[in-house]
Amino acid sequence: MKKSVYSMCGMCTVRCPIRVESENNKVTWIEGNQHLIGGALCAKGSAGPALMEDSERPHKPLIRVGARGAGQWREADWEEALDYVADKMSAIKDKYGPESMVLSSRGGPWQGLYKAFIHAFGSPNYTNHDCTCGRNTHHASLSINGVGRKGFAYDIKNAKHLVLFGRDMFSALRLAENHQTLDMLENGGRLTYVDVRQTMTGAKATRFFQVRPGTDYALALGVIHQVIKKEYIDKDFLEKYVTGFDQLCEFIKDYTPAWAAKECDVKEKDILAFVEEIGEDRPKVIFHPGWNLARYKDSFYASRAMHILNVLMGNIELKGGLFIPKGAGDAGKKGIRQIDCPKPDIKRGDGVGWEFNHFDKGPGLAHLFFNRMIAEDPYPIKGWIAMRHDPFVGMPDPEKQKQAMDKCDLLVSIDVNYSQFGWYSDVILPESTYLERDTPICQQKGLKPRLTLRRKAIEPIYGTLSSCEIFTQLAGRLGLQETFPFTTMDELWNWQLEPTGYTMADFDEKGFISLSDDPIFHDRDNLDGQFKTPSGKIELMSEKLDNAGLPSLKPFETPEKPEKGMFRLIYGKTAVHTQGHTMNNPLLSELMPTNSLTINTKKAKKLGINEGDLVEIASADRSYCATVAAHISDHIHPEAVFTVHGFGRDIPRQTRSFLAGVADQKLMVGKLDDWDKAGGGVNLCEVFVYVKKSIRNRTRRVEL
Ligand SMILES: Nc1nc2c(c(=O)[nH]1)N[C@H]1C(S)=C(S)[C@@H](COP(=O)(O)OP(=O)(O)OC[C@H]3O[C@@H](n4cnc5c(=O)[nH]c(N)nc54)[C@H](O)[C@@H]3O)O[C@H]1N2
Ligand SMILES: Nc1nc2c(c(=O)[nH]1)N[C@H]1C(S)=C(S)[C@@H](COP(=O)(O)OP(=O)(O)OC[C@H]3O[C@@H](n4cnc5c(=O)[nH]c(N)nc54)[C@H](O)[C@@H]3O)O[C@H]1N2
Ligand code: SF4
Ligand SMILES: [Mo]
Repeated sequence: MKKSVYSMCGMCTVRCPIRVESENNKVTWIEGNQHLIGGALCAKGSAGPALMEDSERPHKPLIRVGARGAGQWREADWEEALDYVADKMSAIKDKYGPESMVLSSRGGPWQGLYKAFIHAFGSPNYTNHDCTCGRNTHHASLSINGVGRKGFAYDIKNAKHLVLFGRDMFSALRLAENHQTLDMLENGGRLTYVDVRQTMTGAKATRFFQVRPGTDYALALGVIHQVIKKEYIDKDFLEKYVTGFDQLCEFIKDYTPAWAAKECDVKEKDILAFVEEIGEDRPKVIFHPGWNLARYKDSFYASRAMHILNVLMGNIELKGGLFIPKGAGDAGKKGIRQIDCPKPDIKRGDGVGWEFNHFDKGPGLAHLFFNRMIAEDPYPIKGWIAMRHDPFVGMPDPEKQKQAMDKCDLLVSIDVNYSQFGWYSDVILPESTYLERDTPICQQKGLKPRLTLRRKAIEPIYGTLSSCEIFTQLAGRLGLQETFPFTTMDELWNWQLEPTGYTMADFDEKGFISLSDDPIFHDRDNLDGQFKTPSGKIELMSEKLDNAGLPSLKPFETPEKPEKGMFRLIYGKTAVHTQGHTMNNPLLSELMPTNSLTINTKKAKKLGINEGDLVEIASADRSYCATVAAHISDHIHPEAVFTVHGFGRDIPRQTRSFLAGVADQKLMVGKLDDWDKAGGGVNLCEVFVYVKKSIRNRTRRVEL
C-alpha cells in the first residue's frame, strides 16, 4: 500500500520539515516539505532510509554480559530489558535516594517528556549536551537581553549584511538559514565571514577575515570602537531600550581597529572598510552571536560583543534584523498542553542553582557532574541514562568520564545507534528511527508560529520502540503513571490539542498547523516588557554578572601561543555528517569515510609533511595518539590544525567507521575541568596537540 506522510527529518537537530512516501512498509521517497523549504534536503537527510535499514544498528534491547566496554551483550525482549532498568532504578532510589539518577538528553522540543520522567522519579538531575554546544551564547544572550539563545531569530533573507564569526553555516547546516542566506546574497546582500581557516561559508562570503585563533572578541571590540566613533548607531533605540551605553563608550576607548588588527593578524584598513559597509547597510545588519561559539576562554564575551553590535545597529524587531519569536499567545491563539512535572526541590548534583547561581538552572551543566560523582559530592550519583546523547563523543576526555561512570550501578543508553557511551553502558534500549516513530506535538515559535510533529512513515522494521513508548512503559513500572496519563499516541495528541480547538486532521494538508497567516512583528515603538532583564531594558552592564563577581565588559587577553612543536586544535562540522553519529551510515560513510588533519602550508613544509602524508597527532599528555592523512592548505592560520569532529570511533560492530580517523574529543585530555565561569561552556578550543610526520609513511617496499 502506498502512503505519504509529513514529518520532520531526524538526521540532525535542525529537524527540517519533510514528506516521506512509502509502499508496503518500505520508504520509497523522501523530500523537504514543499510548503516550507522547497523539496531540497541535505545529503544527511537523504541518507535517513539508509540509517533505518542499517544492519549495524541495535535491533533489539541489549544487556551487557562482559565487563563494561568489552562488547559482550545478550539480546533481551522489551519486557525483560525494561524490568531490568526499572528494578535497578528502584534499588538505587531505595538505597541512595531518587537524586542519585541523572538523565542527559540532546535537548530539543521533546525534552519536556524526558525531564518530566526524571522529575517524576524524584530527581532534579536532568541535563543536556549544551555545555559543549550553545551554552555560552545562550548565557550571553540572557545576560544582555534577558532571553536565551533562542529568544531571537534572524530575518536573514531581508537583511543587507550578515556577519558570521565561525558560524560555518554551509558546513554546519541549517537548511532554512542556508536558503535565506543564498536569497540574501542573490538580492545583493553582503556576507562577512570570520574564521581561522577558509571554509564553505568563507568561500561564499563577500568579505573574509582569517583571524588568529581565539581573537574574535578583539575583532568585535575593534569594530564596536569604530562603529561608535563613526556614530553608526541607532541613538533613538539606545535611548529608549538600552542601559549601560556610557560605560561601553568608556570601556571601548583604547580598543581601536589598529589594536584589533594586530591582535587578530588582519589589516586595519580591512576593519575600517568593513565598518563603512555596515555603516551603509544598517540597520539591516545581522551579527550572528554564534551557535557553537562555545570554545575559547572568552567566547561568552565575544558572543556578548556580537549582541552589543546588534543593539548598536538598532536592528531588533524589524524586517532584515533580529526578531523575537512569536508563540501561540502572540497570534491570539491558545497553546497546546505539554507533558510536565515540576522539578523536585533537591540540590542539583552539578552545583548549578546553589554553588553557581548565575546560570540557567534548566539543564544545568553536564560536565560539572563528573568531579562531583568521583567525590560523591553533594551525594552519590549511581545511575545515568543517556537519551539521544553520547557524552563520550560530545564531551571531552572520555577516559575521565569513565572514572565517574564507574561509580554508577546503572548506565543506560537510549539510542538508534551503538553510541560510544552505549557500548560502555549496561543496557542499550534501541529507539526506532525518526522514520518509524510518532512524537508528541510541539510548538514552533517564529514570525509565523506553528504546531508540528513527527509522524511515522512506516512501522518499525526491527524490534525497536519510540522514546515516548520507552519512557511511558518505564514510568508504568515505576509507578509514575500520573505524569504520563495516556496509553496511545492518539490519546496524547488529542489531549495536547484540546485547548487549541484544532484537531489532528488540521495537520493533513501541509504537515503543520500555522497559527498565523502573516508574520507577526511587535510594535517597535513599544518593546517594553519584551526584555526579561531586571530593568526590563537591554542591559549592557549585567547585575547578575556583577553579583557573581564577573565583569560585564571584560578586558581582552591575548590568547596563548602553542609551544614549539605544538598546534592549537580546531574542529568543526562537515556538510555530510552529523556530530559523531553518522560516521557508520552506509551511504554517508561512503561519501566521507574518515577525517584528515589540515595544516598550514609553511608549517607543513617545516615538518616535512606533504599533501596526503600520514601524520601522528597526540594529546598534550600523549595519552592518546592517532594517525591520519594530512591536508595542506594556505588558508588556515599557522598556529592551528583542523579536523572534522566525530571520527575515531572504536565500536567493532560498526565496521564502516571502526578506527577510522582521529577523535578530537580524546585529544582534549583534562578539558572537562577547563570551562568558562561566566558562560558555562567547556573551552573546547583551548587545546594544544603534537603533530609530526608519521613513520608509517612508506618510502620503499620490503617484504620478506
Ligand atoms: N552538517 C552538519 N550540520 C550541523 C551539525 C552537524 O553535526 N553537521 N551540527 C549542528 C549543531 S548541533 C551545531 S551546534 C551547529 C554548529 O554550527 P557552527 O558553530 O557554525 O559550527 P562548527 O563547525 O562547530 O564551527 C566551527 C568553526 O569555527 C571555526 N573556528 C575555530 N576557531 C575560531 C576562532 O577563533 N574564530 C573564528 N571566527 N572561528 C573559529 C572553525 O574553523 C570552524 O569553521 O551546526 C549544526 N549543523
Ligand atoms: N570535540 C568536539 N566536541 C563536540 C563538538 C565538536 O565539534 N567537537 N560538537 C558539540 C556540539 S555542537 C554538540 S550539539 C554536541 C553533540 O553531542 P551529542 O548530543 O551527544 O551528539 P549527537 O551525535 O547529535 O547525538 C548523540 C547520540 O544520539 C543518537 N541519536 C541520533 N538520532 C537519534 C534518535 O532519533 N533517537 C535516539 N534515541 N538517539 C539518536 C546518536 O546515535 C548519538 O549516539 O557535541 C558537542 N561536542
Ligand atoms: S539539515 Fe539535513 S540532516 Fe539536518 S534536519 Fe535538515 S535535512 Fe535533516
Ligand atoms: Mo550543537
